[in-house]
Amino acid sequence: MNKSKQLFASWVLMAIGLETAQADYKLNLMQGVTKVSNDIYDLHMLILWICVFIGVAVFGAMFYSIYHHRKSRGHQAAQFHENTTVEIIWTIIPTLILVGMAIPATKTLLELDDVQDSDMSIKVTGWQWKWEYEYLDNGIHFFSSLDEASNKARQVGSGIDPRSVPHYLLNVDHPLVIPTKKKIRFVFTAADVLHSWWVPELGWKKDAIPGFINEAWTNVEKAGTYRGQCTELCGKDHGFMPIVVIAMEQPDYDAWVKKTQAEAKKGPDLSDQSHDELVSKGAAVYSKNCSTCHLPDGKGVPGAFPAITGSAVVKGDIKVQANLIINGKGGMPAFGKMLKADELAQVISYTRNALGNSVGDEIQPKSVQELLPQGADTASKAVPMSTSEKAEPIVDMPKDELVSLGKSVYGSNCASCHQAEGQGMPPMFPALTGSAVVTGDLNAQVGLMLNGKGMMPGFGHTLSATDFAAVVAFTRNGLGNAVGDAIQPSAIQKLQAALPAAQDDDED
Ligand code: HEC
Ligand code: HEC
Ligand SMILES: [Cu+2]
Repeated sequence: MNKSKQLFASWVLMAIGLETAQADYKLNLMQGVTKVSNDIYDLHMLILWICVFIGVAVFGAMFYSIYHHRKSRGHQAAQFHENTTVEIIWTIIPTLILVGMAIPATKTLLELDDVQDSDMSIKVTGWQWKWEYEYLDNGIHFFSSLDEASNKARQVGSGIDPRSVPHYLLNVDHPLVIPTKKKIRFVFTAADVLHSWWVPELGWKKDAIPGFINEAWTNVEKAGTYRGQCTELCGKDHGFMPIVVIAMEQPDYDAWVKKTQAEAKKGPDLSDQSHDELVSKGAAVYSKNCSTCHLPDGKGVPGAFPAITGSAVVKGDIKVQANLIINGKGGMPAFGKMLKADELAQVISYTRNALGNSVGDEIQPKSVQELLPQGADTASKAVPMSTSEKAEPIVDMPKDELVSLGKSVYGSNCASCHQAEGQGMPPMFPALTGSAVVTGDLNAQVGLMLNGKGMMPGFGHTLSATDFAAVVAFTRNGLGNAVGDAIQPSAIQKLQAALPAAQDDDED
């Protein structure tokens, strides 16, 4: 066999291999599992058949004329210019066809965009390279990244055959769980670069753009697992941020919500761990969260991601390193929000005593917890605190102290919607900088924040009187506002006592 034949044979074998890997390769669009995805499919088929009909008619007439009126039969071409009747006909017929296609297309587009009257909302944030899901109605909040098995197999030289990994690159650690037969509204944004959320079976994809909100909705009929992926080139690991949606019947979904909320309530394990335990557990946290940028061996990517091996930060003060990992810096994401105190303690201890470093110290979960922005780790949103449980006496304090305390309360309770600098994400989340409400009557702002309004949650039951007063003071005297007034915790406490009892957050 000569060289080119060999090459050809290997190409054929590759093609066959590809064919078996994609066993359910299909030619047409998929019909999907929602009414909208079916409508899109029907629209596509309708337009396709109209195009087929036009194609057959036009080419049929053309080929018929070419054949039957050919020169050898002695046909003469007609010699006329400007025929008004013909011109009117060939304008009107295509116009009618286009209008006929625009009517069903517009109906489907309007349906696709109609997010009104939804039963629940989920905020989706794209990160390099994972998805963050926040259930706005019940406070459930988690990150969803590529599953361990795919992540191991995808490493260069892993020696693992990707075909042996179930749902290779289409599986995640924490899937998005939704109830069936409920209208679910999604709001999309991104924390770093452009991403795009796409699950083919739902019928649409939506861009996730930093500082901008997009909306979409779905209503899944049938329980099942639906897979997709990010479809916007979003950096080196763009190909490794899949999406998995599990649609469950309502009772199963309710059970999942209860279980997930109970887990969130438990919070991190703050008990002390031995040096070796911290370091060995940190390896897994590192491989899952850090190795994509700093590489599995800690060598980093010069120019983009610094090496962990021999890093001055890692060899320096442990608190400084912990703060960097908790709060992020430039392209380094803030992990204070993504990892629990125990995981943070493990990964910090790991970087200092592995990957070619041997500093010899460690940090305990308790010390990390103290460095975390207040409440961020214990998912305060999922654990409404009833004011009657509070034993501490309420102490009033000077305005400046309230403002500085309010900054961290704001960071963990408000910034996800109104943004860190208070610029908001109009039109969905209003800016607080220069807001008429914030620069207006103090009591009106307090009322709005106690009870909520539309998508704005009520904070009357979820913040302590002190935190509440602090965040009010911060919005009015920080974030570019300078109203100059403040309300004291004791006054908030009276207002909270007068609120109706906390409602159960469950879906009814
Ligand atoms: C999305 C990519 C990305 C991920 C994921 C990431 N980092 Fe980083 N990291 C960076 C970048 C970029 C910097 C440089 C930040 C700067 O100085 O501007 C950095 C800096 C650091 C530094 C300081 C290094 C030095 O010498 O300046 C440490 C330590 C560090 N990261 C640890 C971690 C740990 C631990 C994790 C996992 C929990 C992690 N990083 C995950 C991108 C990343
Ligand atoms: C889940 C997203 C979300 C969170 C979290 C949130 N807000 Fe809001 N907020 C909104 C929305 C949406 C509105 C607009 C409500 C409306 O007018 O219908 C709003 C309105 C406001 C307004 C009135 C602004 C204006 O000009 O109309 C203030 C003040 C405010 N929020 C303060 C806060 C504070 C302080 C916190 C944290 C304790 C917070 N919000 C947390 C979504 C949120
Ligand atoms: Cu992406």
